[in-house]
Amino acid sequence: MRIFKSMVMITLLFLFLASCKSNNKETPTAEEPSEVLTKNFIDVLAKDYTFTVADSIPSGWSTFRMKNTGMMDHFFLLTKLPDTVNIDHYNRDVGGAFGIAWNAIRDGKSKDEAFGLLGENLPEWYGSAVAMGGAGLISPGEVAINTMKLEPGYYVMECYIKAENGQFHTELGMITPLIVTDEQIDNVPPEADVKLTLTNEAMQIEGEITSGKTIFAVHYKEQPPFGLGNDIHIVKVDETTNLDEVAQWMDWSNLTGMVSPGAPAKFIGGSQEMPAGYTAYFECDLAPGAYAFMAEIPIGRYEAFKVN
Ligand SMILES: [Cu+2]
Repeated sequence: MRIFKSMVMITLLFLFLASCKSNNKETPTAEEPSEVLTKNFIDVLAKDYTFTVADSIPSGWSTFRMKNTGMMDHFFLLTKLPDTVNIDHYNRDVGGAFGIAWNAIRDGKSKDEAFGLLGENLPEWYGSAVAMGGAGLISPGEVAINTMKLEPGYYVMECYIKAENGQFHTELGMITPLIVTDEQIDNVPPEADVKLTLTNEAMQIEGEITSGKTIFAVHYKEQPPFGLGNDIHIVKVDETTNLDEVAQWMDWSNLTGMVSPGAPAKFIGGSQEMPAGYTAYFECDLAPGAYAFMAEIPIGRYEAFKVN
């Protein structure tokens, strides 16, 4: 079974590499297989509402490939927990605190009041939990490819999009532990075509964005001192897309925010927040057309771009 799986992986790898040869990007060739793809490639299946992923993975540079086979939008965020807690504490204490805040918003309380309740109810240890990246939002049928360097530890993988009834996907089962073991993998990060730098004021874009498979490096230069951090997501844009509306939808604390189905644009990937100083990578296969980089926080930040 394992050998069969490896053969399938190798076949898929060669098909992938063959497809890369059709464009001029600096992607791996069949003669030089990518270390990242061959050594520590982690498949994630996102459905409504579960993740299927390995229980444990080695540490070092890892490439996650998440396929969304559900009918809703999904993402995954990895959070490294302090040694004293596990997923049960996370669900009860962190999920519970967000649940209280969200219920307050639904009951018509102000956001200030709701965030006050969130602050009061989050456990002290949450200050030591660290967001360590993950796949940006992807619409049904899309695939997200993300590469991050992970230290050994206990992580939770979660998606907090909301269902039509307002429940977070985490509450519906879209949260799972992931152990990153002490075993080291000497993978190297991929070579990026485009560099994105995130600060508390802006998204900076370096490099020409062309069609085909494109690897984006995301450098997290700054993060705000508390609350959600800087991240980046790509949406497809057409005549009907209103980017302000998309930005509002990305705020979970809005009544229709992050409710899926209901996303006002098609999401094709991105990279979740990491601490300042880190760099992560994600890959998108871009057809010619109009797109925008969107941030979950701060609300309203986006940068439109065109691919020829
Ligand atoms: Cu989800």
